[in-house]
Amino acid sequence: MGTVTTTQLRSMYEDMVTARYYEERLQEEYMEGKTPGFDISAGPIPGELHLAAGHEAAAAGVCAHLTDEDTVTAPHRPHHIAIAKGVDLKRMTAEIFGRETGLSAGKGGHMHLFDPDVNFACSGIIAQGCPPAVGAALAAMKRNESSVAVAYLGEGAISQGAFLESLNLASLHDLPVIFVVEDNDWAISMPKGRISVPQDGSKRAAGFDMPGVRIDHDDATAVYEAAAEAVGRARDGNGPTLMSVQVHRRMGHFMGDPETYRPEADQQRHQERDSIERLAADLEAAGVDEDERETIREDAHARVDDAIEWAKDQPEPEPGAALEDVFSNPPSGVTDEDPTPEFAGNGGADR
Ligand SMILES: Cc1ncc(C[n+]2csc(CCOP(=O)(O)OP(=O)(O)O)c2C)c(N)n1
Ligand SMILES: [Mg+2]
Repeated sequence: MGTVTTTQLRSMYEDMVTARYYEERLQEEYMEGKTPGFDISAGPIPGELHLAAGHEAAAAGVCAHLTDEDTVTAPHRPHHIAIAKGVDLKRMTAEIFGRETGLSAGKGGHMHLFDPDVNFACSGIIAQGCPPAVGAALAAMKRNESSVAVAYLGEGAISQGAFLESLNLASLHDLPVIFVVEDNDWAISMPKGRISVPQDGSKRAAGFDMPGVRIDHDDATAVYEAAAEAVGRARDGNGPTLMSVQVHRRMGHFMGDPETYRPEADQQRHQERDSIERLAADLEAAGVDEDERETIREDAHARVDDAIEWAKDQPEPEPGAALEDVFSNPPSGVTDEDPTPEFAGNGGADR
């Protein structure tokens, strides 16, 4: 089993069962009030919800190597990555429920979770996390810090300009950044074969002169070992790595997706080998038996139930709060009382 220790296996299992159960609970909460006609604006979690059941190994295996100082950016399917990065579960849940005590005061929702305490961000715009991760890596390098950045994206985003430009800059400047493609074969209803050449995202690495690693199944231990090398390389100042991990989207693209486009066999093929069971087998081999695993699961479930109960008790934001934090503060030295000459007078209307 290579370099992974039993403690690390246990901790990955904890992250993965937490994420899986968290999303099961979110699903129940999300559906409240939405049926029979599927009213997406109804219920305690209005709007879209993208669940990541089946993706957990890609999050746990990489984030196991990171500290709070390292930066992670995630896409529109972020919960498993946020959990593995250590985002505060209560404040994240309050954000998803649109509550005042959420990470962004309830204004971001599930696709826009920001936690500066552990340097985590995500975005609903695909591949959007790549440039900020490169920026974080550049900042770390300029400040002589040993932190690294990780940008997650889906295989549907591997032809996005933002991703390709990020690969270029990362390689050009030998930046401490790791790109992780979560390859679940689908971009909404589009199979990957109809979107990009090549289909394996890790092959993009060759064009940018960096190592590209493909992990062919959602095996947390295999991801852990590949990430050990990639993160180590970045921390040692040897530049970026691109990883592509085969995962499985167990759910629809979003809650409410009828999935009429998806062959039944596609689901079955993957359901037979779930990543959490795979990791459970590795734990068993390392001497962590079912009783101990059951305790890990019970603790994880209790933490999730607690976070959800807490979040649901939190106040809704005041309507007036919608007008706050819309614009950032002016740069230092610029104030309303002291406008710069070119903006004085008619407000610049003649320019
Ligand atoms: C720039 C941009 N284009 C289109 C969309 C709409 N969109 C949301 S998710 C998605 C597919 C993403 O597929 P993939 O990257 O494989 O991630 P997955 O949903 O499979 O996790 C698209 C096209 C978007 N959010 N951003
Ligand atoms: Mg995909």
